Amino acid sequence: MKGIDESLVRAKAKNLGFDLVGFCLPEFETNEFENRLIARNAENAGKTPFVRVSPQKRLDLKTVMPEIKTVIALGKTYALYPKEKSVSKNEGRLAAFARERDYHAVMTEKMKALIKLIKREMNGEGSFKLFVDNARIVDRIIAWKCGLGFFGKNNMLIHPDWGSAFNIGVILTDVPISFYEVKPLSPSCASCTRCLEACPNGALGEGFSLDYGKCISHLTQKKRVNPEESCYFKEYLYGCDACQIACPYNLAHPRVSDSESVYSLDFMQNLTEETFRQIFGKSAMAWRGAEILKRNSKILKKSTK
Ligand code: B12
Ligand code: SF4
Ligand code: SF4
Repeated sequence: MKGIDESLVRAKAKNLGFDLVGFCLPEFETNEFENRLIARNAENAGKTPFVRVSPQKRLDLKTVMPEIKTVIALGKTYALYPKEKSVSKNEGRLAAFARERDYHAVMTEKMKALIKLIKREMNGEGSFKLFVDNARIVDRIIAWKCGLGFFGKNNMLIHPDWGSAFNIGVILTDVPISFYEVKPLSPSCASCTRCLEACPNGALGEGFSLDYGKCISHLTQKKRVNPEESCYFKEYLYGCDACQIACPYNLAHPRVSDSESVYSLDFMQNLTEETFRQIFGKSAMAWRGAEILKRNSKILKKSTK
């Protein structure tokens, strides 16, 4: 099979609206990554939310696509900062990803379009698999290898210019793409600890540690929460961006969202499935249905914030 050059893929990806594009070979230094994944799981009773396979399997891209030759990582930024700032006692806040159009759908559409364009260049040849936050693969490790950013103390992959408010999409392909291999970026937080201080529950620690049991993003999306966990919700109805909003790297392109981020708890508690579909049917929390927002508003009503 003939190959193509990275410049062609980059140009087409940028035209489609991707802000970040990078490439890497599918071979990883699995020992280092495996140890990091194992260490994280060990801090959290052996589990990563939403992920059910072993670290070894997560890192071996050949188990996902045996014929793989090149990995393409893509980043698409979103508006991080909410229009409204303060939340009163009878209100709750949605994270950026919950109020915008579902990033899985946005990224998938664009990645499919990119694949179509690459296939055209290849006269129909080549096989492709695309992923966005929906598979065992570790999106941030792949994107890091492709040069899309460095690991921040808030766990986010941060691009030095674009910040961390971007979603990651991954395309695996058997097309040999020739590209200049970048050196993955080293941690660049230096002595900053703003995210650690901004986390409402002190869930983050030095050394990239995160206590999932205190992370609002995890708890507000979780199916069942126990009374102890419900004490950690603070002002959040779904998701949490506090550790990103605090990060100075996000101030270079501070995009403010046009959509509502603060909602009355009474309104949320009385949501019908129909109203939920009308308002949030296209968002990334649509798959959860109205019940989770009703439950979370009930928890916020009881809490003192
Ligand atoms: C499970 C999961 C969660 C869980 C756990 C998050 C976590 N920090 O692990 C919960 C529900 C809490 C969550 C929350 C959020 N998530 Co999430 N989540 C995932 C998912 C499905 C797997 C992540 C995972 O495997 N975690 C386990 C840990 C060990 O892996 P890791 O954090 O990716 O990487 C760490 C280590 O591997 C290590 N590391 C690895 N290699 C190296 C190399 C070097 C040199 C260094 C120093 C460190 C290092 O450092 C990293 C930080 O600890 C991914 C999608 C995917 N399939 O990968 C999305 C993903 C990570 N989530 C994403 C987002 C946007 C969010 C939220 C911002 C959503 C929100 N607003 O509420 C929050 C952010 C919370 C936070 N501070 O991390 C994006 C991140 C994009 C980015 N720019 O980083 C992803 C990639 C989805 C996507 N495709 O866009 N998420
Ligand atoms: S998402 Fe919220 S709760 Fe989770 S680590 Fe970041 S600031 Fe803390
Ligand atoms: S707030 Fe500071 S410590 Fe946290 S990720 Fe951003 S630069 Fe790193």
